[in-house]
Amino acid sequence: RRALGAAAVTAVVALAAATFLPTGQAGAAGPSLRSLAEAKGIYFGTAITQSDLNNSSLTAVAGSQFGMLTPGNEMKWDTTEPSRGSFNFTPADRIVSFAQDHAMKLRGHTLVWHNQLPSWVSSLPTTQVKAAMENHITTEVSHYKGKLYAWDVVNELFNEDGSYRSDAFFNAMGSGYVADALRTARAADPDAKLYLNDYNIEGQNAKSDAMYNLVKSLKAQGVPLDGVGFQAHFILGQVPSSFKANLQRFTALGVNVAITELDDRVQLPATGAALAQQASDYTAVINTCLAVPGCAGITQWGVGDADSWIPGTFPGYGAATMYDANY
Ligand code: G2I
Repeated sequence: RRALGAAAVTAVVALAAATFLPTGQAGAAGPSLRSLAEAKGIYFGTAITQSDLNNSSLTAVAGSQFGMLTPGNEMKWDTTEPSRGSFNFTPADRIVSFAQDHAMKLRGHTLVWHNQLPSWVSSLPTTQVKAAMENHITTEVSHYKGKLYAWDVVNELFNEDGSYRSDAFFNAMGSGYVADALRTARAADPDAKLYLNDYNIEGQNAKSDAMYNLVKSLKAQGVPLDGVGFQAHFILGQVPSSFKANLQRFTALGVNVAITELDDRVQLPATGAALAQQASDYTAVINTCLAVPGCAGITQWGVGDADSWIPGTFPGYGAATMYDANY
């Protein structure tokens, strides 16, 4: 991290060792994370927001080291349909153009989520929520038809105890909203991979059991579902020991898995020992994806530490990405 980024170096070494590339090439002039990942049949992605496009240091790293891009906020409902029937794709289109200019794939994030949801949706009479949800999905997915690798169709649907989050969608439609959202998305873009995405489902626990049971039931009903996204917002030293077995039980159901929002937060100021532990956490995550056939790839949430959501949400924590403030 200090010179080259301890975690980044270790991560590159893990990928390089796996591809039999000389690890001495792991510096800035060596192979990119992107090319190392692609050589192993996975992608390595990042998330950027519209304002990130003005930061040339950030875009230089994003466009060269990463092969997949997720808009951090711009495809969310509050931006794309701030009032009913009035759509705004301009911010997200800018990010899509950046990805296309750099031959990066795109993950759409996200269509149905309780957060960053404009109040007009949660204020609708319950009888109108289904039509509003279907129209939102159809309009947004159609706008990006053929351009996205995948969509996070439903985001953060479960509570920690495995019960459904009682948001506007669940309250109006019950758990059937998930299948309805997936079917609506598939109809609008048959080629985009459709994902459910959540946090704290990386290890085996009540919440990941709920996701597992839902995926099993959706597959049994023939509902279009291609993958499960594991956000992977980790705390230093706490990558769950059941991570690999958990991913494997999902792929055994016939879906892909992806690590969609990886970061690993550290108490500040980060010590050398903490950064060494972080390097081994990142290595463990990458090796887990490489070891599970059906793990499509890994996305880090933000390019560098200065771009991360962590310090704002968890005061006193940070240094969560592989790149420091100087990239
Ligand atoms: O919270 C981290 C992530 C958890 N999983 C779903 C992701 O979509 C989520 O991303 C974060 C964005 O990185 C933040 O940038 O989602 C946050 C909100 O849920 C985003 O923060 C919001 C701020 O809370 C708003 O005050 C701000 O207006 O970003 C907005 C746009 O800058």
